Amino acid sequence: MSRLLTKPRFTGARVTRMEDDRLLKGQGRYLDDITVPGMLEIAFVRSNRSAAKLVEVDVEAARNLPGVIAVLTAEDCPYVLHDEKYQVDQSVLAKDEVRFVGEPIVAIVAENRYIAEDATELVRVQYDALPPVLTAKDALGDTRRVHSQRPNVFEHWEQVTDGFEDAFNAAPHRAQATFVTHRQTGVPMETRGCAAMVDPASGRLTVYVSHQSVHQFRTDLIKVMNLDEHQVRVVVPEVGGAFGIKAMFYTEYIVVTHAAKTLGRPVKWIGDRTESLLADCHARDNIHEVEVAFDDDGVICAVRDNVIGDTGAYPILGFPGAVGEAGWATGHLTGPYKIPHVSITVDCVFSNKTPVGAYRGVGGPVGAQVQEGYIDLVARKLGKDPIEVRRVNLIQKDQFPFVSATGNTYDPGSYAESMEEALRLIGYDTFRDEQVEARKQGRYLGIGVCVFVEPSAGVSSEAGSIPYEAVTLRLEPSGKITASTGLGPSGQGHETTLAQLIADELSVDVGDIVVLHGDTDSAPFGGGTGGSRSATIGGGAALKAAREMRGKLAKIAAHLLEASEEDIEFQDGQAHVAGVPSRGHSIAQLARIAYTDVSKLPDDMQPGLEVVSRYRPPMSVTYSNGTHAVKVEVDVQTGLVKILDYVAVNDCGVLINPMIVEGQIHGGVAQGIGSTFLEELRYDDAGQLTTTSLAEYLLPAMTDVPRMRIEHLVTPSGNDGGFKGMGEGSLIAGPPSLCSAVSNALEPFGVFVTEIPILPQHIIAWTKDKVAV
Ligand code: MCN
Ligand code: SMO
Repeated sequence: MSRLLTKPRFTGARVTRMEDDRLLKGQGRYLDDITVPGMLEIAFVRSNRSAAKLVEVDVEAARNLPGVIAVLTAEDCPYVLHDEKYQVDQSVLAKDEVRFVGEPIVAIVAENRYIAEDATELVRVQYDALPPVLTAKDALGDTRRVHSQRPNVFEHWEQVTDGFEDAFNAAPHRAQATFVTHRQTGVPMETRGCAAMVDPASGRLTVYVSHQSVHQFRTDLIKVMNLDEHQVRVVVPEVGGAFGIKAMFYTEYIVVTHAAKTLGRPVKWIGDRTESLLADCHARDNIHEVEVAFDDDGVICAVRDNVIGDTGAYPILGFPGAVGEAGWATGHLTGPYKIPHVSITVDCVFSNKTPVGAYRGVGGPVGAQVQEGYIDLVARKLGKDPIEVRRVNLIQKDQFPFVSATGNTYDPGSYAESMEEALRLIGYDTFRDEQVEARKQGRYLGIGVCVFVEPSAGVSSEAGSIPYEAVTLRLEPSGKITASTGLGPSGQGHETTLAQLIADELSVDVGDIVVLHGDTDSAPFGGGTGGSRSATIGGGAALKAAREMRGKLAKIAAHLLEASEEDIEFQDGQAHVAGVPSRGHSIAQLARIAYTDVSKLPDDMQPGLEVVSRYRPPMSVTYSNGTHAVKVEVDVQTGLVKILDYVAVNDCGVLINPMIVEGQIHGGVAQGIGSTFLEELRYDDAGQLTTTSLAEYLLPAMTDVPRMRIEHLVTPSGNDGGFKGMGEGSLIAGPPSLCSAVSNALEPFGVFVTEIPILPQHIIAWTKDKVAV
């Protein structure tokens, strides 16, 4: 193998994001920017009942409205999303029965969206209402069923460690709490949408979609519609946020594609904000009944967790959300703590609400809220400092690899170290005195901590169970580089981070590289973005491709210079003979030869310089970790919580770009603040979603998000490059640390937080007419 003399210039550096130039200037091309002549638009008539039989759907008047090209019902678009595992069918347009408010019933295809919207009002749907299943209690009772042929509990599992009962019963102390995270969802700035068109010449279908994985999307689409890959091109333009909800497959995509195929005209649909809140997957919505057993020092011997996860009306194709939420939450029930025994039961149920799917962190935020919640509970029961209880339970450095009671093998991390560092940064030593002083003045300060583990780059994340990622690299005749990947960035900056890795492996400048993505015609097959896999698996593929390319260049250089390949060194974009920098060729010269002066190539080499490399990481998952620590002040008069200081210590192994990693943390913490204090998808007693605009579903604004201080620790993973994923960890750690801080602040009132979001009216109700002690 050739050698690389140039030290890595870009990996680990704060390289400015290459994509930002166009994004910040408003030059990004998103789904709704795609218009072609003759394009039609779709508006959907959606169910306004949570559970009902469809008696009649009268579309005559809508069909007759000038400008309406077609009106589609289940009869006209008879596709079904069939869940093999749970044997549930979801008709892409509701047939016979509706199961949640927002479920599409009719699609109007019209010359433009205005006409299509007008026509929706002419459709008359006659419902025969059924009693909806809306709560866990409703669902478990099973007297009313969401799917008449299936029990509401569609998934059940148990996990009990040997010796659990003995350990649990032998412990001197026990405590119990029920933790609830209400319905929330990822709210990307750009809503979901899709546009489809058939090329009249070739007959190939092109589908544009705002999604996290071009290949996963095509796989799902062709399966449902019985099409062939080579006849379908999927293009993902710029994506304005995705957060897991855009990793899912939705019925609207089939309707749009079907309309384009049957009408022979381009068709587009883009959701408005109300549709987005109604029909993008929801998340969380689960109940954890927890019991914890511990000794006098706060050492936890055993945890019991009985979970009910609400997945809404249908299992989302390939990703029934309740299973994912409960799976991650219970799979990591012990978090970073060395608790030897667990007993877990999980029931996932259907309800007449929007289907639940992936949202950043999936069950991670809930699991961490449970985990930090029971730690704080132990501290509260024993009258100990919550930090002390964390200290005695944390997995220590010399215990890695550590097999958790739930059966996960944690690769080395910096759990205890990250907590100590976060405490140092936030000034924990002096805080308790400050807190006492403040309380004397009627001010309620609190500190909260979450020590988190983030399973990342799992080879069967929800982006699909594709355990590898691929990068295609083309060294162009000019010596510049075009790379293509199947990853699906939606703001994570992969064009920059992959270029950083490739640049260093070839000793060239990042500016010489362009990274393409989002087109099945050019992107190599891969899993896409989700489960924080891109840096680790996609990055591994980029390293591998660049090394293969370097091997080809070394071979050409060795041939030209009459040296052996082992003696070729790369430095500053040059390949030369070891120790003789004057005897060499620039990469651009080698590229020119490879394409246009091919008689100079070794006999056994083909012209051109292209490689495609697939990286399948040796580790099935790698755990990043860290600690968030936050200081808050709770105003018991207004019920408002002010964040006084926020510290995040993060360990995601080797960093490709610390600035991007910090950006990920900023965004995750912002979502964590929303999740803890603002965001809730509320249903009324009839199953109507009452939070259908951003005036009711409240998102954090800039003024809600404090400046935060971030520090990095580096415990490399065993994968190539040593990277660990980190895209979800900050949303996992945000809510638990904020809950913990509010609990701590309101301890004088006997308040212990078990439910999020924490709203001002809750704080007022918890503290009103109570005397702080
Ligand atoms: N990175 C790095 N060094 C590391 C690890 C990561 O420089 N050791 C960089 C990566 O190169 C990448 C970013 O940090 O640019 C996040 O990397 P990674 O943890 O691999 O996660 P993914 O890129 O696979 O992103 C997915 C993750 C998930 S699952 C959700 S959900 C989420 C998230 O990213 N959705 C987001 N962050 C988001 N950020 C934006 N802006 N928009 C979304 O939709
Ligand atoms: S929820 Mo992220 O796409 O794994």
